[in-house]
Amino acid sequence: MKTITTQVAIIGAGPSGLLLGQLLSKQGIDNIIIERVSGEYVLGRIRAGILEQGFVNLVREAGVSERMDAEGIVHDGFDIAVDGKCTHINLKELTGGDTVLCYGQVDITKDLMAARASASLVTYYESSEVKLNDVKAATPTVTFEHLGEKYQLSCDYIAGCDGFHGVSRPTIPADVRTEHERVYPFGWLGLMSDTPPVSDELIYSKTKRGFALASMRSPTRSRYYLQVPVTDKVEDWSDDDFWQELKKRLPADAAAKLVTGPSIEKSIAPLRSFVCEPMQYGNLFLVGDAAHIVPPTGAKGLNLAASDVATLYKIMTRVYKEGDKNCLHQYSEIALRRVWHGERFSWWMTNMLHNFDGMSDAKEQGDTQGRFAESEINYYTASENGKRVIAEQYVGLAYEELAP
Ligand code: FAS
Ligand code: PHB
Repeated sequence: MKTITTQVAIIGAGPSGLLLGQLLSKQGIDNIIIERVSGEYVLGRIRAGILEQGFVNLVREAGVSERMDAEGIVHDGFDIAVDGKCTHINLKELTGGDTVLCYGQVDITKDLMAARASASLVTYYESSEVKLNDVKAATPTVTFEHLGEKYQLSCDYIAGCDGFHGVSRPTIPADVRTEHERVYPFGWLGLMSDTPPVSDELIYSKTKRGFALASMRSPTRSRYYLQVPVTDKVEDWSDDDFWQELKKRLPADAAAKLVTGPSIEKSIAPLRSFVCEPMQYGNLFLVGDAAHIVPPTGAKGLNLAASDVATLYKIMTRVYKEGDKNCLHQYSEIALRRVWHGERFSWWMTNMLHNFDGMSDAKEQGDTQGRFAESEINYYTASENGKRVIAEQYVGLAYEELAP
């Protein structure tokens, strides 16, 4: 067994782990990342596309924003279409100047990986048998195997950035954890294509056939989603089937501009709302998808991971730079306050924009759910105050500071 030490052990080299590692290193706080798969595999996961201003600021603070600032596309707003009728949500006007940045999670992850490698910071990719031990002790350890060698990593703190299926959350005893969950009766079939987007900004489209989202990664790369039954398999959908259905769910002028082409990625993501409370236990801190999951309708998943990182980064900086450990207990409370706002907004947008017709809930309640959702989306897109409520949450609520 090879014994190694660091100050902060980070489990997972997704955006949470990499961003936290980069920020800690800027403060001279030593950290090691342990990742289950290869870097190439991490980069093969096509996920988020919209960054809140808070996330953008954090990446700039981490000193990894050059490509993001050069290639990211600032979006001043987005469209909500209901049965083909579009309402523009002017984020900039409704929030007094805030916008969002369209820049893919894969790109952010690539930039963070490159920065970590060029700073010769330590990442153990393709590690197995990862186990967190004695997380309530002053010196917890992480044991793992890498390239056939067994390791024991001693540290002061562990950041569990290992996503929904990681080992960190289950390390918190079941009788300590409270898990809140809502699983939706449909999924998102996502397709990426090297074709020009149908619009300069995003279109969230609610139709009687189901929900669709037109997004993008660049002026030449589009990202589209269709609401599909949770029982669908990606092999049930040819590219042509996808394009035909998308055309039927986009507003007519957007559908007329649709340029189709071969998919470079196609997958189905299940939709769930999930929160684990608390987000810390002893010297273990859960970050990002390890602690919470949102349906992607509000573009909050990656952005909530960023606000977790911001809070833990502030705490670790105060602990190591000022020797003040009294702030450690603040993490879970601060992180969860913003997580629940993101969870509620994502749940609300999902209920408003998706078609529940024929879903188990709708059958029991008749189509009451559908009528409530119709009234809600019609109200919120008709009134300036209603649009402001959507805009404020979409650009992202302010990050909370630590108590003194
Ligand atoms: P991640 O899951 O990204 O990273 C966790 C890392 O930990 C992974 O690299 C994993 O390999 C590693 N790991 C797991 N177990 C481990 C172990 N035992 N030991 C070591 N490492 C381990 N968000 C949006 O905002 N918009 C979207 O459109 C969107 N689409 C999504 C589609 C899918 C299919 C999924 C799953 C998520 C989507 N999300 C979206 C949310 C997504 O972007 C997450 O919020 C984001 O990946 C969170 O990043 P991390 O917390 O780093 O978790
Ligand atoms: C994306 O571009 O992948 C994306 C954008 C906004 C969302 C969800 C996904 O709400």
